[in-house]
Amino acid sequence: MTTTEPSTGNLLSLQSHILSEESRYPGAAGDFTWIVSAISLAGKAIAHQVRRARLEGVLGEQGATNVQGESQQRMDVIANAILMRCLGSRASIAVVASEEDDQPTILRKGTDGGKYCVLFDPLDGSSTLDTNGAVGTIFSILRNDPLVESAEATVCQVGRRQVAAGYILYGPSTAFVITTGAGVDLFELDPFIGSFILVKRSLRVPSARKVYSVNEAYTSSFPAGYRNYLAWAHANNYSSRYIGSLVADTHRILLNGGVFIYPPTVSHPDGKLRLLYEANPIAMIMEQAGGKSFCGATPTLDVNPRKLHQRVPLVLGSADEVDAVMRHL
Ligand code: P6P
Repeated sequence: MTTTEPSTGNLLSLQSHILSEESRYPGAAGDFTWIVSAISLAGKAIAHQVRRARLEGVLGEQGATNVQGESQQRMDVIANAILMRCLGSRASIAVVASEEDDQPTILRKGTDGGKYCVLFDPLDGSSTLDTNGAVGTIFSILRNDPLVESAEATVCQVGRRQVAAGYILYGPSTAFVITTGAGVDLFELDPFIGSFILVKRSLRVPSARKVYSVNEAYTSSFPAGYRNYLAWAHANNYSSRYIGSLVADTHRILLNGGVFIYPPTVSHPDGKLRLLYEANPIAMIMEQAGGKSFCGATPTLDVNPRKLHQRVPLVLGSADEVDAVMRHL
């Protein structure tokens, strides 16, 4: 049951919420809290940059391509740098990995206190920034295994092993959504006091809603099962909403219900979205809120990663709506 904090109720910031959550883990030493605090700080700084991007002339392409072969937006580079500056100072982080960087960055060995790995897409959907579209930062927190030598192997962990995951949505307001494995909580940035304030605890994604989110321009290249689902949805009075920014589409589904679908296409035969720092964190949020997430026939959180920038097909959202898609696949 989603509970909404009354506007006259307790004023609980993300920091104090995480500290109170941490008290549930007797052995917790505050390391994890520091990491969430660093992500929160980065989110505030990125929110500021996003809102001033056009005024400061940092929209548009960086003139380089990232490891994905996609043209980097200037703001991708700025957001990535902000996250690295905020996370690099945290003593408990061993490895960070970003969509924007070919290889993970080793900050410190397990023997030097590196207990966690942090993976992120610094600014997903950044190409919509030029037209003032909503964009987001997606993050995933894993435990570091000091016995694993390679940084890439260390972060290539199955999604079910995530310690925490979430996203920051830079829209009309700046929303911070996080799960540490005991439900999903929603915070909103109050720019006047510079804090993320708890507004909804234990979010539950509605089990059904006749809205699908897919780029129908690629329908002819979808595998038959996806096309059969779309024909079924059209015959059953479904509506369509597609922003083309994963965090924005996800947030709408988390709050209102529906299903997001990114099938394999001709240009992305393995799907477009990245497993480790897009699909896995969003899938953890969805499952923790009572929804579902699949990559083909496998639950997203059970997919064994082969490489850092691995792409996957994705179906996620309301349990009944995901079931309706899976019935056709
Ligand atoms: P398409 C943005 O580039 C992104 O990575 C996700 O945020 C979004 O869901 C998807 O790609 C949109 O892809 O092919 O529909 O433009």
